[in-house]
Order: sequence, then structure tokens, then C-alpha cells
Amino acid sequence: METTLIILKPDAVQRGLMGRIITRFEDKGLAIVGCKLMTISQELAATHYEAHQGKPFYDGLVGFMTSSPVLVMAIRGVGAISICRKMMGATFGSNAEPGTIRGDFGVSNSFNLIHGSDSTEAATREMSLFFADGEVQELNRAIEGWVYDMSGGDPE
Ligand code: 3AN
Repeated sequence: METTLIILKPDAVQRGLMGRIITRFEDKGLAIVGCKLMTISQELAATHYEAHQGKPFYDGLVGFMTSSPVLVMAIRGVGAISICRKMMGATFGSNAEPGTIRGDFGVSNSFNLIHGSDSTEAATREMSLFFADGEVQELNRAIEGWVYDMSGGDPE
């Protein structure tokens, strides 16, 4: 099981798309094990995006991410990191495939609705940046045995 960090960015929150995006992850069978609305501080944005410091879009990106509340989620499942990345689609809605979140809900080459961790290392780092101890739940779903084949002991 992996847990990935998903952020519904200020444009998704302001445009009233939270419910429809969350529904996609729930429909897929992934479990939402942490969820909170928050305003990202300059410091947290700088840490989260430190790999992009110095790039031409960095100031705009930090300004955008701190401009209005975001919804931060911890999403769990087998292969959750790559599944969520595929569901998000290419970086910008202008070229993201239809059927993906960015492809279906956005057209911008700057605002792109959603962030998702892109590796296990990034997921571990980002989860600890955005969630404190106790904010992510164990969530033993009663339906787990119908989402995954558990006959071999491990979720398949
Ligand atoms: P992704 O979110 O698809 O992993 P990355 O990791 O290449 O994209 O970039 C991180 C974030 O930086 C993107 N979500 C996007 O908001 C922003 N970004 C990347 N490239 C650009 C760009 N050329 N112009 C504006 N923002 C950008």
C-alpha cells in the first residue's frame, strides 16, 4: 500500500471542483485517509517547491499556491502514486488527455488544478510536510475485500 499527497489547488477550490475530483478518486477504489482545507504559507510553498527555485515560473507558482485555500489529501492504495498521476494527466489542461482530471476540467497553461507526488520519495517527503502525526487515518474499509482480491493475503 502506498499513500500519496494530493493537493487540490486554489483554482480547483475556487471553481467548486473539489467534489467532482474527490469522487474520481473514490470511484477508482482509492481510499482518502487524510483531508484538510488549508492556506499554504510562503514558507511551506518554498519548501514544497524547492526543486523549482530559480525557474522562471517559480514566483508565479508560489504566488498562486498561497493565494487562496487548497484542499490537501492523503490517498492510499496499491500503486496509488502512479495511479493518481495517470488520473491527473499531463501538467497543463491545454494538452492533458480527455478523461484525465486536468484534461477534463482545465485549459490553462499555468493553473492546473491538482498536485500529486511523483515518486515514493516525494510522497514520503510531502506527506510529512503537509500532515502532522495523527492527521492521517488507518481507515479499515469494510469494502476492502471487494476493491482488492485478498484471497492470497495481500491486496491484488
Ligand atoms: P506536475 O505537476 O505535472 O508534476 P511539474 O512537477 O513539472 O508538473 O511542475 C510542478 C508544478 O510547477 C506544476 N504543477 C505547475 O503548477 C508548475 N509548472 C511547471 N512548469 C510550469 C511552467 N512552464 N509554467 C508555469 N508553471 C509551471
